[in-house]
Amino acid sequence: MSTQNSVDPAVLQVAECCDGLETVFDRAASLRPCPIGAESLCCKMCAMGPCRLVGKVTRGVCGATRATVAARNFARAVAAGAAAHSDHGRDLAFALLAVAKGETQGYRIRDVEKLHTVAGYLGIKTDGRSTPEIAQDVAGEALDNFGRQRGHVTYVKRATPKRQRIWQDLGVTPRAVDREIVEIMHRTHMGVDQDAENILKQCLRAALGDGWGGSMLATDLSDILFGTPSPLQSRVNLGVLKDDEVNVIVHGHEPTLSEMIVAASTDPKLLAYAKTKGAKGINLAGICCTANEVLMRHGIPPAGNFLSQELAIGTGAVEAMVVDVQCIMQALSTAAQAYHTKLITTSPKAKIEGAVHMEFDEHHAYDCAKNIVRAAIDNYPNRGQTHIPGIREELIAGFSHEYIGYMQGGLYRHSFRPLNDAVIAGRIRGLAGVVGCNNARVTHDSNITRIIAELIKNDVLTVVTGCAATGAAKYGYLRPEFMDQAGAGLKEVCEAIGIPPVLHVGSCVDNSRILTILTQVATEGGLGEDVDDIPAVGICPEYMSEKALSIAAYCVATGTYVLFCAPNPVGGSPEVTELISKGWESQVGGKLEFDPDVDSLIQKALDHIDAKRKALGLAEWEPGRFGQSGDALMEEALERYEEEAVGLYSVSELSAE
Ligand code: BF8
Repeated sequence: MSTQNSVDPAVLQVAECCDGLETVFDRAASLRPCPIGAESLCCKMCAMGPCRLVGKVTRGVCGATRATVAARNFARAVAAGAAAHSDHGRDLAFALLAVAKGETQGYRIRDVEKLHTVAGYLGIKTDGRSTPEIAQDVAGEALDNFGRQRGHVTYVKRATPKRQRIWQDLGVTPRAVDREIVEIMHRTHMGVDQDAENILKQCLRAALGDGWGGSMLATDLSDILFGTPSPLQSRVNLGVLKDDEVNVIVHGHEPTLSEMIVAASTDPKLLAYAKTKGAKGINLAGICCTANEVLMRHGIPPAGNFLSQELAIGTGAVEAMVVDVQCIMQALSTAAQAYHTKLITTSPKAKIEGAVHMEFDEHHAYDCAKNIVRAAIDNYPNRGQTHIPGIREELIAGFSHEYIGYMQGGLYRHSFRPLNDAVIAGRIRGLAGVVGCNNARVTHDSNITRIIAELIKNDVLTVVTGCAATGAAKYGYLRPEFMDQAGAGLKEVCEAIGIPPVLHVGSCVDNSRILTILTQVATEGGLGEDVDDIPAVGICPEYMSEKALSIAAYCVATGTYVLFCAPNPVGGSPEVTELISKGWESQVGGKLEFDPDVDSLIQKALDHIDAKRKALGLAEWEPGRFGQSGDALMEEALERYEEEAVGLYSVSELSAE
């Protein structure tokens, strides 16, 4: 492994110490991606194939064109991504229902105010009703959103009126979350939909069911059950592991289990038990989006992002890696066997050969979590030599959309007015969401850090989620001091509000918070009528997962320009490439483009922001225009004043005082 693989010094250090551990970086080096699949030119939808549409072959055995094949492959990826997010949302609805009925152990409704807000969105009466009664109805209505046969996903009415009309006129208003995913699977079966544009239209519909349905419900229900995030401090990277404590890593996505493990890790009886095994305590850390869930609400430190998962085991210091669903590499099992780590699977949906399966059941949630933590403690005496790198960074996280509103006016006057005014004045050039994964084909964290640094320097206020957020955090980008790297205008705004220029808004399902933020910005006034008027972009710097494609499609359908710093996965079809870019732009105002050249991608993002500013009639962004106020200038002025004041007295007078 070399510096070509990662810019994370902690990952490089651990890789050097555990030479014998085969990692994702090694496998990526020895396994070239299939060039046919990479461009969506392989069709394996029926047993007459698989057909490889390369060279002079432009049609499959059934006659399917390259455009049809590319659109089908893309659509199935969106369906898988939407299904993953939305199934997560469904499980939270079942969890809320069980909590409301008093059938669970250890949970309670932590944000009653949010329960009432969500009940309002879902049309559920709250007056004179108890919290469990409201929660039961909220959970019931949430569940209906997945499988209803008539009507639409309820949350579409949270979009701007103009956006709702666009969806209705185009016929992409999602009916029910599951239905749109099923329809993609049907339409892409052999011999059904053979019009690329029509297939791609269904992608928008299914993705909207994810963004404005499954994911948005997942975010809201998590907030109700576990609390709506507000800013808190923590640390990040492999250096958060501890040499003298039992280290438990939670990895995956669903907060139901990890919330209970947070509680179990502070259980006095378990802490005492850990001491009997020679450990000073129990140290909990996270990987991937589970890390983001417990970071946002409890300040539990992330040990790393997607590409750090095997290296965490390579430290030799992890007693248990507890996984649920999504983004968990099968190779963890081999890595765990090479060390003393217990890999514990917990979801009936996701078992891994070689792992210990300790199934999680929310009806006995706390007992399950305690059993898992106890197993980790029992494993502590088996620990051998450790290589924990002394590398960690401070961070601030916890910027829910509610808090972003609150920080712009307090409890009673919260709004998006100051943000909109700053964009209008040109202090903030525009807004960006930098989201998504790591990918072993890209130097780990390099695109994430490069893109965010450039955006900030150019006065673009940036929100981050998922592994991009963890990537940013590892290099100090989530510290308020990072505002020193920002352009003068953005820095003034950050100082005035007291925020870092990069705001961590949560896990991947919490990209739904970005939809809410953009809608609130559009509704606040001054930046057009709808999301596609706002000078904003969405960027996925190191795309890996199908979920990222679903996120991209729902952001596009909501009116955002989305750029992936990656090779075009539908590059085999110029027609499909055009349809998801200019084609979608003409239909919904947003577009999706792939550009593996990071410099060119940054330029496209800034050009788009400037074009939107121009269309709104806003002043052209000028880099040196602001910066005539701010803390640094005030400090300089005070220093000057003190020096001059000293000059008014003699030294003897001053020392006599
Ligand atoms: O859902 S960012 S690698 S962990 S897919 Fe996976 Fe990508 Fe990370 Fe979270 Ni999102």
